[in-house]
Amino acid sequence: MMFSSRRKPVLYFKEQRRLTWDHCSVYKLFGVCLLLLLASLLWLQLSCSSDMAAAASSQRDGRLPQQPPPACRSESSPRDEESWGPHKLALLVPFRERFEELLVFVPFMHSFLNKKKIAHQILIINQVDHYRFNRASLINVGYLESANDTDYLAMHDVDLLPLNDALDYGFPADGPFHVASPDLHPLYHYKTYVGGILLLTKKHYHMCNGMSNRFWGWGREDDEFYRRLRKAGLQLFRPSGITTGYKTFLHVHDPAWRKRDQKRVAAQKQEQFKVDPEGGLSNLRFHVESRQELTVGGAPCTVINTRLDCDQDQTPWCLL
Ligand SMILES: [Mn+2]
Repeated sequence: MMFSSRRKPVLYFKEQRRLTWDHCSVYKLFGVCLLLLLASLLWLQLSCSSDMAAAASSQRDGRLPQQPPPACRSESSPRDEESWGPHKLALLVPFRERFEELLVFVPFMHSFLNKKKIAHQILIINQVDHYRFNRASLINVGYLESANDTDYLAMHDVDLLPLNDALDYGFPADGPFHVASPDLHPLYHYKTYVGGILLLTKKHYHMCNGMSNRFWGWGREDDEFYRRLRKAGLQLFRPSGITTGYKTFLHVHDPAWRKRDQKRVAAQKQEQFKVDPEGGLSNLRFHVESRQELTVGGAPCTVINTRLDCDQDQTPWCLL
């Protein structure tokens, strides 16, 4: 008895001490967590603003920023800032069934253009009819469906990502600006190539009557558009002083996909090496099935679900 009664208080005391120590550590832990949270918030804020400053200064120097785009706040600076300029870009993406590429493209381009202080609207023109893919008609639809406050457009392939921040996406006042120039595009190197990424003022696009609607399936619609540019008397501009060569873009291109869009029949070949003198915005036939405002990886875009109309007497190859 003596033994146990002498021992008990000690045990009790020990337990109590442990109890108070536990209490203490819970409060300490909470305090430390709070401090860590505050510190990380502060760090995020500081690193974001310094990243932006670094990107801006290296752009002024003409150097390539080494860092990837800052992953912080996608809605960086508000576009009311005067430094963003008076112009707004309609980024037109002709699209069908390339969901995995879209998931990368939209947040990438949103952050790329914000970094360059280019006000923009991203429009995904999604072809939902059962005809073959018609890139040119979808771009025509994008031009007509883009917001009134946009004054220039980019026809932009979804599989081509600009990796060099020095590339100009600004308002092409003097004439069309071919961002994906043959000197920089990883795949197409002929002199008259204007595909991939081309910037135009809406006024110049209208002067060309848009693009031809006769091109169903892949290819050649951009070559026909080159002739329209020439016919409209527009001078074509391309990037200069870009030192990254064929590594300027990431091209996610897999020709094994969509065999149907690569087929060419004789009649189509004949038509598609010619100029289409009348067609364009003036004879475009389409129906917008629905519009969806989406946020992809924190970046806003508008999906325009488009049903194109094919005149099968005129262009029977839309149904191959
Ligand atoms: Mn491609």
